[in-house]
Amino acid sequence: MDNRIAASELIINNRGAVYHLDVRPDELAPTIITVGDPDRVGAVSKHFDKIESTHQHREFVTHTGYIGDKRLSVVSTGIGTDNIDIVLNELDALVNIDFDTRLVKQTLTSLKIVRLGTSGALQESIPVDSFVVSSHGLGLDNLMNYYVFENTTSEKQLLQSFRGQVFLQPGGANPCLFEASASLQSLFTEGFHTGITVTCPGFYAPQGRVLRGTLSNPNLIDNLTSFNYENHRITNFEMETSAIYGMGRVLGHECLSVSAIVANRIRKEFSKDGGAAVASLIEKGLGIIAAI
Ligand code: R1P
Ligand code: URA
Repeated sequence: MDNRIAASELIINNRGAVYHLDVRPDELAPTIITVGDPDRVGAVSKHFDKIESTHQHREFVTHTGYIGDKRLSVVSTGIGTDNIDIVLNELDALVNIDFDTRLVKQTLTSLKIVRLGTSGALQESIPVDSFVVSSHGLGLDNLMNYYVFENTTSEKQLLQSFRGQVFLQPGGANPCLFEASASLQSLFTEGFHTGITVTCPGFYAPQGRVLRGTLSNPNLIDNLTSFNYENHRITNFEMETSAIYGMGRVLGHECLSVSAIVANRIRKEFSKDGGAAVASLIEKGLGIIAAI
């Protein structure tokens, strides 16, 4: 049987780099920071002692370099779980598929992937400019329905409780839920709130925001804020975490999502300086990640 992955499935450009990211296997470090905003890549890599390579294709900017002896890559994903499908598959291909033979490697590499993003809080007690670590990513998009994956018993219990407590309009999302990497999460404790992050397929109506038009599910925010199961509560909304955790589960990578809170949806407040909150999250996050 020919197990080689066809040119139409794993697309490698003339530089020997993967299609969307335009990164070659030798240009990626095993510890990766993802950010949504392409401009945030430089805001991370300016803290590197040495930058080894920089690449950009579409919204995907990648800088690889060192902090001390620690080799790191920072990659922008753009917005949304559809982009995470691309980024996580291509990061995985860069380490786990031999680009010469087009065969999956015998020995697989597990990447450490930490998202440093922004988010909106769903609890009054989580103020703007604070930081949240996502203990779980709960997806209201539909990306993970396209993959086969296993849930742990505790994930299944939490998801069952969510389905019982939170009304989702018929024909809408089939929710999925994944835990963070326990070993990465254990490093991000002091100075961080922790909770379930809901990942939405949009910024406006899918997060209960309306400028003009009418929401089909006006109780979404109230339902999410009041969700409670054992010690778990929903802390925040954003647009990538559940897909990062889900793809990490499918492909065998350790993932964590950490967010600077720029909006509080209950207090109806927005950060007066979201850029400063993100800069401070980057500094705090890099201090931890560089020591992993
Ligand atoms: C929406 O404004 C974007 O901000 C959040 C959301 O997940 C979405 O990508 O994260 P980033 O600031 O990391 O992009
Ligand atoms: N990013 C989001 O997706 N939602 C917010 O409210 C803030 C940042």
